[in-house]
Amino acid sequence: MSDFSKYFLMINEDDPEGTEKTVIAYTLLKTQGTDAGKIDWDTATMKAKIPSEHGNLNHVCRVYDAKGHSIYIKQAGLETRISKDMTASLDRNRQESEILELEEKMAPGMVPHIYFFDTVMCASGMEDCSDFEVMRDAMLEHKTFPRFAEDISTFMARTLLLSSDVVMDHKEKKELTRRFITPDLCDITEKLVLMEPYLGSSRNNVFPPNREFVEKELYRDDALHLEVSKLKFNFMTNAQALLHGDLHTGSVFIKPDATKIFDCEFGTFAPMGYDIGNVVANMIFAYDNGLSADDDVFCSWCLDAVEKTIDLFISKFSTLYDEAVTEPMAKVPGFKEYYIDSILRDTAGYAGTELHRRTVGMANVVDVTSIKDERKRLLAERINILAGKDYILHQGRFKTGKDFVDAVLNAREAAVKTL
Ligand code: SR1
Ligand code: MG
Repeated sequence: MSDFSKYFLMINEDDPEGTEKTVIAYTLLKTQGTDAGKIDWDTATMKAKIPSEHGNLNHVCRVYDAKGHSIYIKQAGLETRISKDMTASLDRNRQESEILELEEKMAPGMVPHIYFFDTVMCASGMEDCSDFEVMRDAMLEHKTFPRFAEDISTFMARTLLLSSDVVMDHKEKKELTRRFITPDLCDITEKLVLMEPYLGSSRNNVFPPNREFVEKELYRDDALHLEVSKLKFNFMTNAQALLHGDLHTGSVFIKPDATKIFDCEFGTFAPMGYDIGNVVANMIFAYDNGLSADDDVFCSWCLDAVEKTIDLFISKFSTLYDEAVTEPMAKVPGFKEYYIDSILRDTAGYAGTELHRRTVGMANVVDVTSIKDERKRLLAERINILAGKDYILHQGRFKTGKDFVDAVLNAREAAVKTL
């Protein structure tokens, strides 16, 4: 058995028994002397199981015993799970762990607690949230979560504003900017989200019956390409705040009375609207799925959540701004309004790019791909494409939650006519 002094991939889906032995030994070793060390493991009943559902990049294993103790071990592999040809720096585990620690301070109770992280094995021990559901999975069953808009708006207003130059000491922020930049993860976003859906990359996953529509609407629209190129350069150069960086509904643990945000390895300093736009777009994917099942209650809830998320974000951000602002020039009358306006513009733009990349790019979403009926799937995809274009081409028009929702309703009306 290894002493874990040299990196190897210890979580191997093809060898659950070997993984179990190794991960239990690792957990016992690493949880000594940490918060988790206070857990008095019942070693005779300890188990380590790989959950059936996984993300695109990493390996996870739940360790637990018969006395109710548990922890999640997450490890970065050299190859990504989505594609063996795609690699991402092993340092992403440290980056994610450190960001979660910071976010826990900025938005207490809203992220899983990190017990330890280990830069040799590129692994971390994280609070077990298996009493929560992954929000995307729950929404595939059309479950609704009345607290979501309240919680996600709090999380975004706090983490984004408190890590920006409006509030954070500028030298400290620049230090953090250096610490939270993983070039190959930024590269994934820059290519997968902000380029390939528009240039017809061979890595795109286009639903064949929608190919012609995609080519016309996304690959051959020069005005759209120009706006996306501006969004790409904004993402690469505007280190506005520490983002989660991949804030989709698969990065949210949820239950009726609580929400926790996880999986922030793509976190970096970039425009705030990237996170907010991701939330908007992913609620639209859930709406698409509800539409395919004619579930009006679920669909209304999804759109209501979009509207409330935007409106609550604006009011919470504005209140917190007045309380927490430290930068003298950010107190100049009119600056706050200008700043919020620019965040909303970016939100619209990046909601658009997320809508497009998850519909035609490499990493699709199951909310849409699981729609079996061809016509209904086409409707869903075309809503995403048209609403996304409206967001990107008219970024300055989206000032309230209702504006964001109206774009979806208009896109639905227009998409129906194309079928
Ligand atoms: C290669 S990773 C593909 C996507 O999965 C992650 O969750 C990010 O969204 C990334 O773009
Ligand atoms: Mg992820």
